[in-house]
Amino acid sequence: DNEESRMNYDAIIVGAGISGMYQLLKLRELGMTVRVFEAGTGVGGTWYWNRYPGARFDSESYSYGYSFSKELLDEWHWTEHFSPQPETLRYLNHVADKFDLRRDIQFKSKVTAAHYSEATRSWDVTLEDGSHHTARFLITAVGPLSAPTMPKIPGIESFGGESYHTARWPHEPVSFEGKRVAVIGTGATGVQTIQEVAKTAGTLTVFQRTPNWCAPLLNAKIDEAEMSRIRARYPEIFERCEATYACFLHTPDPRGTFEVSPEEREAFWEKLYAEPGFGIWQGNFRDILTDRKANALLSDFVARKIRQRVKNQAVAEKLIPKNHGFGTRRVPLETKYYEVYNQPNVSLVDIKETPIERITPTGIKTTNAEYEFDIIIYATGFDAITGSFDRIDIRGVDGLKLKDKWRQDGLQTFLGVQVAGFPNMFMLVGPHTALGNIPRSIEYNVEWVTGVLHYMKDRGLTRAECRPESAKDWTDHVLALADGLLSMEIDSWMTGINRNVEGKDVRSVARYTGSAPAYRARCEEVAAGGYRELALG
Ligand code: NA7
Repeated sequence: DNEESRMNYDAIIVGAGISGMYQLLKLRELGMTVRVFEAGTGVGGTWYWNRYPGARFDSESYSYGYSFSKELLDEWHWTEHFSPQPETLRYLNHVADKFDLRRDIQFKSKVTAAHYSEATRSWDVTLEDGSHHTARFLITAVGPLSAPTMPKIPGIESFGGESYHTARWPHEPVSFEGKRVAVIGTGATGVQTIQEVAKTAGTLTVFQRTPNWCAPLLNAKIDEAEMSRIRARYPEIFERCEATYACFLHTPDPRGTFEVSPEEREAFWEKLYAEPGFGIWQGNFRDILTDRKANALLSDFVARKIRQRVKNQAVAEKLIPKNHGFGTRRVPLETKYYEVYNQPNVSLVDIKETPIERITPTGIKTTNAEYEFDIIIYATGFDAITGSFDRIDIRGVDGLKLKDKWRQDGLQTFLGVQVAGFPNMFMLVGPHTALGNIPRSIEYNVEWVTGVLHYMKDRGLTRAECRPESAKDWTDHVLALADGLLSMEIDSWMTGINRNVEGKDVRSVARYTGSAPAYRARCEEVAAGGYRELALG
């Protein structure tokens, strides 16, 4: 019909990272015409942008790649248990080549606005260059941690040396050889950066506001023989990821912390501390993130490790979190991070004690000292989960702005996939979805959305909007799940706090904190029931 022919595409996908790439592939299988708009010059999303030194997976490589293609699994060789960013980016480029994805992806195309039109039941998408593109469906594949934030510190623009945000790292290598380098931020990114930069920098000064509880990554190479064994185990690996709480290979131990003897407990924690990956966070006793006493005991255990590893005890104390327990924020995984502070070229500045007053043309001025630097690295994180939505002018029915809706009513979604008032918009790993080992969640999310579109296609339906009561029920459920979690008492990106962003100073529940299997079960129920929670027309 006329309307259809005026429409440019069946679907527009925003972002060509892990979720956008897979969604493109799945919609092609439905015979849909699809355009992907990507701000970067290449595919890969997170792994395209985060090129900072030391960037790598904290999930086991073979649990993180796509699982949908046996051929892909059979031909790809991960060379490390925790893949470094350059290899991951090569992998994602390989996927783009293998499935001929690039012909439907338009690079250097930042989406600035997306407006829904009820008259045509379609989305009008505007790019930075002012061009307009229309599609029946809008699929956001913008990532939960993709909108970088600079700290609110005066003078940043005045700095005369080189400065970089970790998530906007240049494509050319940066040399630290003999340079005076500053790193601001000690989250998962800062920790990876610091331990790498410390290897070559003339001097490295770390500006830490809040220490985090880090645990050993214990990365290792994978040779051909081991990769063959891993390939043989792929079905088992993905089955395991499907069964665990957060899609990691690790899942909580069914025992409670106080159900075992102190000796057994200590032995278990020693074992976890000596094992690669997230085991100590994700595979610990079931109550460490809900029972205050259990959490305090575990925190003591990890504090002892830090004291053993850092020679200067005054520095060790600064590196031990005092105001939050182990695992209540994202646990950075590290490789000799604590030992970095034993190096003569590295120093730690506690900016809770002596806050940064300003960035100067030559360095950083705190309340009690002035430091000179050649390079300042901002590892200051992201406007998480909602940030990349907020940066696009998304308007639904009657011009309602998504950002305003979420600010006024609080976050509301159905399954993290749809928002009432925003018909034909589907979010991949949006707010209120199970995150965890993200590619696993992405594959499920993409397949579920594809299922809805398939269902609509079969029935000639052109409009899908979650019912307000479905969104309310789901949101209430998500809020109830977060109740009692120690992490909800702590400021972090996981609780919606980022004081570098206007209005993000009140804690909120932006994540789904239930188990991934429970999330999928609810999604399956909705699909099996014929999507009654959505108004389809
Ligand atoms: P995070 O975890 O949000 O860490 C940001 C760091 O930057 C953190 O240490 C902050 O201190 C610090 N920060 C932020 N603003 C400032 C200002 N204004 N002054 C000083 N220090 C500041 O981001 P990441 O990139 O490390 O990791 C995000 C996620 O990406 C990570 O969890 C992985 O899942 C992947 P604060 O703690 O707020 O005191």
